[in-house]
Amino acid sequence: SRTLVAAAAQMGPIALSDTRREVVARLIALLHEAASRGAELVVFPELTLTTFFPRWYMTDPDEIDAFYETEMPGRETLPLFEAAKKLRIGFYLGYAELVVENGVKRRFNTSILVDRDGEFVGKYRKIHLPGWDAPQPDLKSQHLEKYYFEPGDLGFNVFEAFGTRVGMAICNDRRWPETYRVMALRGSEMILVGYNTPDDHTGNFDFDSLTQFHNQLSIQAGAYQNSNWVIATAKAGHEEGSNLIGQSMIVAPSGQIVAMATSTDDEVVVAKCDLDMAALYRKTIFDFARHREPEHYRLIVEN
Ligand code: CDT
Repeated sequence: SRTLVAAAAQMGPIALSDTRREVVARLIALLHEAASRGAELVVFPELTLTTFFPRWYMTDPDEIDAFYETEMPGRETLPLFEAAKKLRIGFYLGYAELVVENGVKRRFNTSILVDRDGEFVGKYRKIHLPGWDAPQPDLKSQHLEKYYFEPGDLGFNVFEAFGTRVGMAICNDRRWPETYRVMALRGSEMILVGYNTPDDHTGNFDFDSLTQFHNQLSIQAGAYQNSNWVIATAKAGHEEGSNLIGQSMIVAPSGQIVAMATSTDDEVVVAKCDLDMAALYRKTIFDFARHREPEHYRLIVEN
């Protein structure tokens, strides 16, 4: 059967003072470990190259711009691309993207997919941006993604790569069933997700105490209901006063967790993914062509 050895390369915290060079050195170490365990594809977290800056309200454009990449690879990220190519390992990398279009700065929470030959495969820009577009005085922890990014404009595409069809999503996207379903309808067999999830993200203790459960629930349901492998990777640990959950995991199309990180630090989890498992579920309980009833779903796409 068709198989792909995939890895979730979880990262522990990144301090505000950490440089891109230091972060890239950690990413390369994770690549080496993943390669030594046979991985062909490595999934890094969301906003992998810096601390999770949307927790702060900044107004100085130079201070803000310093968190974004204007080219990929750039001078500081090139060594990661070179190391991956040498190891013959593909990767998903999340980063803050700044593009200038018609003289206007546009900012996205982005991921890219690179194949085992070092070739660019595809780009995704986060669609479901959580949090707020201005600081919230009554919240203890701020989450200002709607201030720092605009919603992605590339849709949920699926890319032919690694002998399968791969989709990408970023963090909060994993909680929305539509994310997985659109890609599954486009034939994805594997969905890659990076995330940064603070354990106090709603500000309501009843919800926040279930943060890890909701992480698993969303990813396992997304995998099962859409017959996809999901490789989900956290940036985790105590980062600049915020506690980010770990639980980086590889989930099969059955919804079963095949591998999960046990720490909140840099850690690689690896699994041999049977890609035909995705096809099996699609031929049976989730044979979309036979069983879906889209005329009853119209409300979902109305504003
Ligand atoms: N990065 C990200 O999307 N995090 C959200 C939690 C914050 S919601 C204010 C998540 O869904 O995990």
